[in-house]
Amino acid sequence: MSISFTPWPADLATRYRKKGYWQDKPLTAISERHRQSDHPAIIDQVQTLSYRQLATYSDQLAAQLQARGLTTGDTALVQLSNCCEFYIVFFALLKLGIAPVNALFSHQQSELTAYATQIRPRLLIADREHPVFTDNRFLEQLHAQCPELEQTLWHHPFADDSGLHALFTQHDETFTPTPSSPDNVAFFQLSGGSTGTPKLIPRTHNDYYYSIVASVEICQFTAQTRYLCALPIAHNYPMSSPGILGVLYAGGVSVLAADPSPTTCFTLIADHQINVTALVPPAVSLWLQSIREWDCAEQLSSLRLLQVGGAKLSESLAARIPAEIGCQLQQVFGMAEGLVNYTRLDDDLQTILTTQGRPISPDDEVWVADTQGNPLPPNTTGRLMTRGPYTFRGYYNSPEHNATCFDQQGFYCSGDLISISEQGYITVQGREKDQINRGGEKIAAEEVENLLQRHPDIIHAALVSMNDELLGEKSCAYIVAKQPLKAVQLRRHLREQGIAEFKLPDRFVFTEMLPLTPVGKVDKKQLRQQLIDDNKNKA
Ligand code: AMP
Ligand code: DBH
Repeated sequence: MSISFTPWPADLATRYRKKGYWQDKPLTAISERHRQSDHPAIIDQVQTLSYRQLATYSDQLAAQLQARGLTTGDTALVQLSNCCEFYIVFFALLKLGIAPVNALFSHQQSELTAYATQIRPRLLIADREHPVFTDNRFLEQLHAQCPELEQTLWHHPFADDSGLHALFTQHDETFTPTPSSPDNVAFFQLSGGSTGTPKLIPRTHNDYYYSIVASVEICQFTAQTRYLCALPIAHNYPMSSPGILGVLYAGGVSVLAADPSPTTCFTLIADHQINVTALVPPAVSLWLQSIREWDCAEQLSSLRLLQVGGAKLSESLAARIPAEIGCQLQQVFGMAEGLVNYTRLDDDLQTILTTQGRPISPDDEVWVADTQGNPLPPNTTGRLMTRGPYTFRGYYNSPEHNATCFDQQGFYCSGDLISISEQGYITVQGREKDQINRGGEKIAAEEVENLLQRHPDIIHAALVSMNDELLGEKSCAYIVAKQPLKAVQLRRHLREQGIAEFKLPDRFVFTEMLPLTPVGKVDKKQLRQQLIDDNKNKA
């Protein structure tokens, strides 16, 4: 059985194969390339995993899951923190042809339920110490909503006798992998989204493999690469741009940090002689501030390349990276849906400081559309439209939404406003989608508004972005209520619904009514302007 998804049209598929982008290899080929090597592959807070162990443990876990009746075409919901087990599990599932959704560790009941009800997993692999799983209440709810969910495997950080650990260390030399076909779904990536329910992105072996291998080449990852993963391990950026999968492909080593704070990362960089890492802009600000305060640039002297992406990097912050950290900057503008752009290592400084790079592939078709869908000339701001050898063709099971974000020719409209220079370099100018980008963490306005509107005293809620010096954007909820409410009550209400902490509005504004556009939609532009004016008046 295979998982349904929207395939590329035959003519494009043929072209991508002919050009060698699609190699018809499963993603699990990445864990097998160096399987005879005892070199460290991944290092976390408790263990060092060699290439040989990664390959063996994922085989052994797959064998145990197979013995429990799990098979090709099944799906799994996985939620793990930044730990080696993430990749043991990832490769084990893919070796069996089981497609996982890797939830972020910050996700709570609401997000996990949304993913589970979409993929109907037979297997859950999660952390016993995650707040959602400390008692069995949520698990019971999940079983009630997804009767297909038969098996749960627990990861206990810092404990060796965990369910998961016992399975992957069970000796077995008989396992034969049965991955899904390379042009089929390998796993589901998460969309930052703009809709009420978080959408899932089917990623095929072929498309993802290509994006990783091409990224390795562009970023010049080699067996000498020592990569620090300070972002959430399940995110597309540290997975594949080139991320840990890129490092594994190249034969280098990845060190996992629990968080991107200077206190955590600087010691790891010095101890492990890290030469490349990936950050979001607010983390860069904190790093630069700490370097100044502690006068400790020396601690980071092994660092050669700092990738920054996930949200717009200002030119002034960009310029401080080579000047104050003494390493090269690479801007990364990517999306879990596919398209990834990089500034190149040999680009001139001005290009690196002021653009978000250019696409990975010569066959990434990227153009700028006006509101009518007509192409715009270079250096003009409009909608980003794209298709290509690793850009998806449709969200999972979402025909209505897909009809709104793809055009007739299969170009995906990402909701970003960009301009493209004559040289093909992209600058992100803004956003059209109803989303808040809180320092790289994406919040779909509608998702939070729906949860707010479940409160019995709320008549109307609208979530908009407001400028923030550190995070770039924060979220502000405008509320029309039946009776006076307090921000603390509403935060409690949202926490009770179980949403990721970063989605809680940073500010609440109570108002009599919301401004409407001529067609009767909430006028968010006006709300955002109101917040800017408020701020000016205060200053
Ligand atoms: P997601 O859908 O969660 O994968 O988020 C992808 C979105 O993040 C893009 O569509 C952009 O809106 C935003 N993004 C990613 N990288 C950058 C960047 N370097 N500059 C500006 N926005 C970015
Ligand atoms: O923000 C993103 O989703 C992102 C940023 C940089 C991404 O998916 C990527 C690189 O691959």
